[in-house]
Amino acid sequence: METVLQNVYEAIKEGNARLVKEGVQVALDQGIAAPRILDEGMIPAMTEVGRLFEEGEYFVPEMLVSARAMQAGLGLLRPYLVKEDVQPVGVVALGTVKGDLHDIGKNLVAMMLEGAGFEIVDLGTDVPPERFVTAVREGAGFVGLSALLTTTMPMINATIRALDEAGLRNQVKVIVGGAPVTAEYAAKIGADGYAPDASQAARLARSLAS
Ligand code: B1M
Repeated sequence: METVLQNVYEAIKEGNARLVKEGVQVALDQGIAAPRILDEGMIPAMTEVGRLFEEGEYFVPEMLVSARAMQAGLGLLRPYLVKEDVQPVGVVALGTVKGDLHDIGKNLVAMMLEGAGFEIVDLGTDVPPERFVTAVREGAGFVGLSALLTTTMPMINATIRALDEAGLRNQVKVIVGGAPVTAEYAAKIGADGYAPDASQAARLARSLAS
């Protein structure tokens, strides 16, 4: 890994937002493409943070400062991942399901979908099923559901059921993802598609739109 990407990796691990921003800027100035900075420096750092948490070396506060440092770096990458002035292909109501506060992956999915020409209605985190139902009533043609915890994954199913009960299931495409989610689970609960990462989520949404 180039030194600058290694620096970004270390700075996220240490939760140093200032150094993350500096490192990302240096990487961009050196001509390293935004997706490489993300895939080779930033995402592996968050994976390592998760490992350290599992090992009992990091606790929630450390995870939180690393997450903030990651978000600071993502802010700089955003213009490189999102194309401006694109005619929207569709509206996606995107959120992290009820009970779940993780939003880094969801925010990345939002950027990649925007880059693929979708308009995003970002419902945030801890979003109850009824809020997705309202967003579809208000015109969203796609719903994107993110879950990072095995305990909140069933809320994906609950949200799809809520859309069904509201009589809206046929009007909307539901795409799902997040670390514990699998293609098998997505198929079992009747989602329209599953994506393992943000760029594949954008590709999936494009193919469902056409
Ligand atoms: Co939490 N956390 N966390 N955490 N956290 C995990 C998820 C965990 C795996 C850590 C671990 O034990 N190794 C573990 C879950 C275990 C499990 O359920 N099996 C865990 C836990 C246990 C918890 C708490 C319960 C801890 C506690 O309080 N004791 C607590 C729960 C709070 C809650 O949500 N109610 C908690 C809290 C937190 C923080 C708030 C401190 C912070 C989140 C801050 C934030 O998001 N603003 C945090 C963090 C940072 C993590 C880890 C370290 C990193 C997550 C992340 O941002 N990854 C995480 C460990 C890990 O993932 N390795 C962990 C980077 C991100 C780019 O990846 O989100 O997977 P990810 O998104 C990817 C794909 O999954 C996919 O695309 C993204 C990018 O390519 N994707 C989609 C995501 N959504 C998609 C939607 C799609 C398609 C693709 O379509 C719509």
